[in-house]
Amino acid sequence: MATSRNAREGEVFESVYSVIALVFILVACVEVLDAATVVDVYRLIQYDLAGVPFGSRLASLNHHAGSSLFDRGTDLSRTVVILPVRELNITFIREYIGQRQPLGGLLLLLPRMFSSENRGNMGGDDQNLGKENMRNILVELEGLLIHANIPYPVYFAFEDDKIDTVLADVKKNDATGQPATATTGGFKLVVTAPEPKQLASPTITNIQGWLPGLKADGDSSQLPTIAIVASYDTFGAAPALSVGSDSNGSGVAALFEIARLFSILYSNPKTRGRYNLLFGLTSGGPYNYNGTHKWLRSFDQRLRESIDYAICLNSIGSWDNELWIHVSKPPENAYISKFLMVSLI
Ligand SMILES: *[C@@H]1O[C@H](CO)[C@@H](O)[C@H](O)[C@H]1NC(C)=O
Ligand SMILES: *[C@@H]1O[C@H](CO)[C@@H](O)[C@H](O)[C@H]1NC(C)=O
Ligand SMILES: CC(=O)N[C@H]1CO[C@H](CO)[C@@H](O)[C@@H]1O
Repeated sequence: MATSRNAREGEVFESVYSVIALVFILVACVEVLDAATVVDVYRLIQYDLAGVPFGSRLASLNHHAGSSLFDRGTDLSRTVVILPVRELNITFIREYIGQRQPLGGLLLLLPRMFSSENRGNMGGDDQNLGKENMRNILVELEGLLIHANIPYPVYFAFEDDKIDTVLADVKKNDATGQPATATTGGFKLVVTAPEPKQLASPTITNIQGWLPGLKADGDSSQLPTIAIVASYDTFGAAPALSVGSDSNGSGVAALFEIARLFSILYSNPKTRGRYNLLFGLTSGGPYNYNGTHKWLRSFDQRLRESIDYAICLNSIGSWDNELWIHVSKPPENAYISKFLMVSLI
């Protein structure tokens, strides 16, 4: 089963709120309220692994907006820099984060094409190529952010007309060479959020299904069992934005289809197999398969011992037309290869 032996201690933090309102305030305006623009932002995850913090601990923000990290001469410790991912130089940002340069905060703007309104749209070939490149950049950026310990708040927002207008203004102001201050004007970015609290015991919910096999002379609980398992949750730099289509949406979709087909077969005694089928959707996948642990522990001994095969469906959508099968070591059961061959056809 997909339980990892080298258990790493994980700690989960409540992600404050999944969506937080960020207020851009045009500070030069007298009528402050008229000039405030409110947008939804998503905070970078924070978590501990074996006591080592990752992501960003900080949530509140109240600084002026800037549009560039390049100006090494200026002190950016009280500036929130707004960077569209479209324009990002990933090498530069990797160095910048690695050097732990002082910064008031970072607001990363995700391309419109990935916002929920645009997700279903199929573009032309050019557009798809652009999307593919952009996706690779996002994957790289995500890896970078979740493996770093960042000493300032990091937020994500989708580009839209409102944000683009604000950013254009901020860029114009930056071009004058005057840093944005209360006297010179410019935008201020404000997020009021409570201190994130560590979750003492996160809720882990598993879902299970059971199709009893057919035993001619009596009790189906005497039959061997095949377990089909997928973890259903996902992980991402901004938890509220993770789609998890392949981690593990693909595994979950396959599990549902297998359950649907076998429940048709098992509804007729003529096509009911000599195996019990156990289906498990487990939570806590990114949390060291904590849900799978919990689920296994919940079985009584007889059920656990009746399991002949366990098939874990994980990220099966990533390879074009190939499926990879990992067999547990050592292969003690001669039927395993036979069984897996069948499942591939
Ligand atoms: C990206 O940043 C790196 C490191 O700062 C720099 O060497 C490189 O020239 C930049 N690339 C572009 C296209 O600006
Ligand atoms: C799940 O994780 C928590 C926290 O690390 C740990 O105390 C607990 O034993 C784990 N549960 C299982 C079933 O592994
Ligand atoms: C959320 C989750 O458990 N994702 C897993 C999906 O499958 C891949 C490949 O086995 C794992 O690496 C992911 O952790």
